[in-house]
Amino acid sequence: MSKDAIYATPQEYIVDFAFDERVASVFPDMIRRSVPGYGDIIALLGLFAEQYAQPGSTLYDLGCSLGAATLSLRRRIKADGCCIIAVDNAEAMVERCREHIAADLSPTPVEVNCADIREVVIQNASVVVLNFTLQFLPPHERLALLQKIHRGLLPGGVLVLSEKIRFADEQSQRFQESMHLTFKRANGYSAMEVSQKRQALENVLTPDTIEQHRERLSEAGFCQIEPWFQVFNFASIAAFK
Ligand code: GEK
Repeated sequence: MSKDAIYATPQEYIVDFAFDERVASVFPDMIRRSVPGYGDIIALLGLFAEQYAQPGSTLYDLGCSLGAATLSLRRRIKADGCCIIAVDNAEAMVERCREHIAADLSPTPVEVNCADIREVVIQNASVVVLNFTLQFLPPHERLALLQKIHRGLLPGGVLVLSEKIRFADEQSQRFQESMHLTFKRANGYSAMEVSQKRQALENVLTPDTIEQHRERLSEAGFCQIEPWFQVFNFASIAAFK
């Protein structure tokens, strides 16, 4: 696995973070060292496929990057006749994702599309995964996406939404952020790397609070909202139709 050293040298100008070739080539290392609980969430997503994939339905992985969530779903689907649609709008990610899927021998068919998730049609869905993707959409466009997902889900279907979260309470925000910083430092990122990356993400990744997520999911029509995972300022919520 190639090591992420994108922000290891001082940069004269910090440009906004983008999912380009450079990021795609170090992505597995970057996300594991930056997102506490990422590996566990990926593994546990498979259980949602096992439990909630309905026969003949479609599972969606929106913002699939290199396909880690898709592979986890694919390996644990028990229902017959399912297929998976994985979508990402970064060409560099999609190219590598296709290679990873091709190298995996599980039988469920997977279609990998290079597209914007705001443009994708969702239908006949039993499981939809947004694993650390919604946070990259402009906040005012998030509700429409969740409404579209809700419309495309079958009764009993589930959306699994993982996000970096923020805390309305200042003391909580300080605590959770400082633990996240400690996590990244413990994983070998220097203070300079952390600070340059933070600047690069500032205009690109806008976290919501868990309460905002709850309200938006409920406004989109989801009837049961279950936070099921949290480490520091990273959380995952299951929302049922
Ligand atoms: C994983 N889910 O490994 N349309 C399509 N893709 C998008 C859009 C959009 N509008 N906006 C962002 N992306 C993955 C990790 S990474 C999370 C997801 C992170 C894509 C973007 O290209 C990138 O690949 C992904 O969403 C976010 O489980 O890097 O923190």
